[in-house]
Amino acid sequence: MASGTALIYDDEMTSYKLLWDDPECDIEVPERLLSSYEQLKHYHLVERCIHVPVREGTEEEIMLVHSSEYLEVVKSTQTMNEEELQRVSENYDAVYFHPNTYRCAKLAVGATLQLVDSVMSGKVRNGMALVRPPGHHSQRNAANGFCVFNNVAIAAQYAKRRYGLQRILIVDWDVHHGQGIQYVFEEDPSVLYYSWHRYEHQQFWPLLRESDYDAVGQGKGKGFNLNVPWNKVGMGNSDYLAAFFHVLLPVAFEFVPELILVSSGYDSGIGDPEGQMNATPECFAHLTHFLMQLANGRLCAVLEGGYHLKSLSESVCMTVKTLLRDPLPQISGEMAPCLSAIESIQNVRGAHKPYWKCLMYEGNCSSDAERNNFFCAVLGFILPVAYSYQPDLVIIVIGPNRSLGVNGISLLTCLLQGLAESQILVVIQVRSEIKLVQSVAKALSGVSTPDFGAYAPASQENVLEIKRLRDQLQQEWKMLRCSGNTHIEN
Ligand code: X5A
Ligand code: ZN
Repeated sequence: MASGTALIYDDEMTSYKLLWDDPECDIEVPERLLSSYEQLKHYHLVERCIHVPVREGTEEEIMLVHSSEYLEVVKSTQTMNEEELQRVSENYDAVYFHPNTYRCAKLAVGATLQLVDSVMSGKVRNGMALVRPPGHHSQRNAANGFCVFNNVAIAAQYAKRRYGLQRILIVDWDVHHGQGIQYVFEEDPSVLYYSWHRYEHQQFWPLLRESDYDAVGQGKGKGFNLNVPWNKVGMGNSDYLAAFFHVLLPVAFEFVPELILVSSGYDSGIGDPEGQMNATPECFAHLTHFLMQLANGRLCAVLEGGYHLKSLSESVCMTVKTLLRDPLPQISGEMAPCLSAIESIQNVRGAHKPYWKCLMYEGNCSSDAERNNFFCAVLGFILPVAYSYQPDLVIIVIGPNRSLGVNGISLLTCLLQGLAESQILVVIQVRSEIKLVQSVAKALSGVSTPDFGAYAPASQENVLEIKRLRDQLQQEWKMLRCSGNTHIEN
């Protein structure tokens, strides 16, 4: 298994900026990249990463997502004067062009593809690209929301083509809905798109009906578009973790992605003027850690938004530190998702029940309930209780009469390493199980992530028992809450 973390950055992507007055666009500044990179240097993270150079994305690559007509429009802005630039910008929603925008947008695409190549070739295990302009709002024929070319969508198409991938997971934790990515893959079951976003019942930009939880994908792509709309501001660590435990992670483990692309926007973090959310930088370490357990650790994080320079740069550092496999910081605050978050989570689980076995067992026993597996117990019960409790030490005890297989134990070990600042002990009370010992040792050292191809499914009885326990214990262990069925205080 590959090791090492790529970092892709080039200060040429700071060479464009807003030239006129526009209060909607003036938060998207070159300092976003500069301060993130400075902070990475400050924590000595740059020197621990493998530096990969940027390149320009080619026209052919850009046209994996965009039309040639649109490409020509963007190209034509290179030689425009300020007045002309302003006129082109007005054709789009929340966009500004500068003579260097085209060059930087090509570099942002190329940087993202360099990252995909580094990970897919095995040169590194994972990595992050710090790019401007961001990408997730841009569309086949349109720039939108500071975005020119859709870096991550292009990367997914490119990875499918070049490496023949059949399942790619895109996690968009930016606070805005990446509608551009949704549009590209709406009918495509080979790309699972997950986005949470400030929504406020469609009162928040980009004000789209199709950002709601009931946009599940279309045609063959039904079930492969997951929207978690936040209807209140102030969502924090526990709300984000609850969305991971109860929506993204169960579906992602069932999907079995071969590559993860993160639309890594940090305007969902505390202090951001756009998001008005409360998640601390540590939260992004935990989100990153969970995703690292999928796709054999093949994870590419690509910068999107993030407008509070301090919050942005600290969160970028947390992400890179976690990719480098440093111990995770404790997550702060009371671990209890708010009612509005629980409601959103319940809605998206309900909308996706027909498409994912891990969500089906909530309903009456369908024939598929029996095929429910280990992940529902780990994600739907063990992790939420553990995160509610916030231990200072984790001890895993493995006895002789267990029903869990080697892979299951290893995955559990990996996932629990996010707790107690990664202070974890595994006690194995059985002799002569060399394979188990080896696998757990690998999990602890981070040499490999367990291959989850062969987990034994839990019995229907166990699945129902887990649900019963969850209902019974959620007053005390609030991270267990994922539906409003039971009475909730606070
Ligand atoms: C990439 C990103 C936000 C645009 C907000 C416009 N764009 N009001 O965060
Ligand atoms: Zn954003």
